[in-house]
Amino acid sequence: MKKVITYGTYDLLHQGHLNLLRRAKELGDYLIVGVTSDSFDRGRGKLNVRNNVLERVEAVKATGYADEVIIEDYLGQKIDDIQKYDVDIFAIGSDWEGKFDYLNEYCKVVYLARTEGISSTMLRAESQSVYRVGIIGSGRIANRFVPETKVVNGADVVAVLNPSAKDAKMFATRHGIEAYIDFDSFIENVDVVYVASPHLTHYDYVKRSLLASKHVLCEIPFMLSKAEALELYRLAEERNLVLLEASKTAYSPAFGHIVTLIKSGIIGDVVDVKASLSKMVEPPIRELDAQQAGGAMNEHAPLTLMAIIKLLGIDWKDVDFHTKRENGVDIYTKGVINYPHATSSFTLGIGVKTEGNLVISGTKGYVYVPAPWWLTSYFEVRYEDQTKNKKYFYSYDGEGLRYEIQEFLSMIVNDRRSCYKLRRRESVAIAEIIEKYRNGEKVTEI
Ligand code: C2G
Repeated sequence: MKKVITYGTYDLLHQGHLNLLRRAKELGDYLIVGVTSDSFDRGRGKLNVRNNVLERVEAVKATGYADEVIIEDYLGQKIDDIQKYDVDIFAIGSDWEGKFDYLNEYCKVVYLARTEGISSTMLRAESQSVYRVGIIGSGRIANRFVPETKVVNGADVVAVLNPSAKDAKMFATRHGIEAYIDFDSFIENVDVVYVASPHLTHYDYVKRSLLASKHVLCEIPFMLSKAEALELYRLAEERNLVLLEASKTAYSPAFGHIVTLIKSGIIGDVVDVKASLSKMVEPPIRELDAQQAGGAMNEHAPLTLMAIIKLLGIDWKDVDFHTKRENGVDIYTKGVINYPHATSSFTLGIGVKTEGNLVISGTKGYVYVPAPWWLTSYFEVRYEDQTKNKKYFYSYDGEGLRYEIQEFLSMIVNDRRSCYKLRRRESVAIAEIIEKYRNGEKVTEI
């Protein structure tokens, strides 16, 4: 029996895929189809927002050409599969011509003519699932955002808004997009909005975008008060729109894995979470400007609070702060949040340097994430008995913004309004704690 194997993502399965599978099957008697897992695709820079792996497997099965469907989950797996399944022929579309010649050592490699004029990318465009993204604000994070959208299927940045014509123009020219200085003309030309403007303008821009019926991804600090956050989530709900806090770490694969590992009990009951984030800055800079809501708390609390709340929940009992201020902004703030059965603390610095790690302590062991923990790519689970320790490695690709962009688009495409990676109520709780600090509740100056 002649065995053939082929691999693919098979997103929005189309005629090109069908032709390929049919021809691959005709090469032998038995066809094995490897469908890429979501994490494997993520690793090779393909962030799917349409069909997940189960849907893609179902679609391949439904073609009737596959005798067996397997999941492709790691680099190098093709060599293992070919030997394991005793494969005679590896077949793949001609767009990969030459790329898989290294498999000739294990079996025959056949490149089959690709079907012209059809692709998943085209189908996404036709089904209008390419969203025109408009960016409000043109600062550091906005600049990093644009290249990140390129690796997410379905996102196309087309416009930037900045009331300063010079800044808007400069950003637009750099990224090959349109510049706007007026909100109304900007909003007409986009489908979704990414708010990356100065902190104090978030509320206004998010509200106006929602009122214009646009989905919104908003940078951190999302809102500086509980009431604002609640109001905007309600507005989004009423208008059936996605509103997502761009808390980038929350959507990263490694951080997500930390949360699920801990929730499944590998370190026992969580008793303490310590999260630190410090990034030194030099004046003149927005972070040190009291008029623009600068300060360590506004700047860095959102990510550290996200970690604490994801791990310990929103039902905290009390919170207090110890803070060092200079020229009206906190250059260092330490906070303690107590829960009925656990405690937690965060230390934030923009003018004080400290180790930026995350330590989660439990009754059986602890998780250690070295600095910079918010760009999680590596973490360790440690026990008293060191032989049980385990290290986890991840890639944190690019600037790491691709994960939140993928989540945001996936919510829109799949009609989801809530995201388990950061629930709306968790986002509201973050805003509430920031508000307490801003109101000076239980704040001690040092
Ligand atoms: N294909 C085709 N004609 C098209 C589009 C795709 O023949 N118009 C073929 C591709 O060449 C590939 C298969 O259909 O053989 C699956 O394509 P994709 O879903 O785009 O997956 P791909 O990224 O090519 O995955 O390990 C994964 C593989 O390396 C390839």
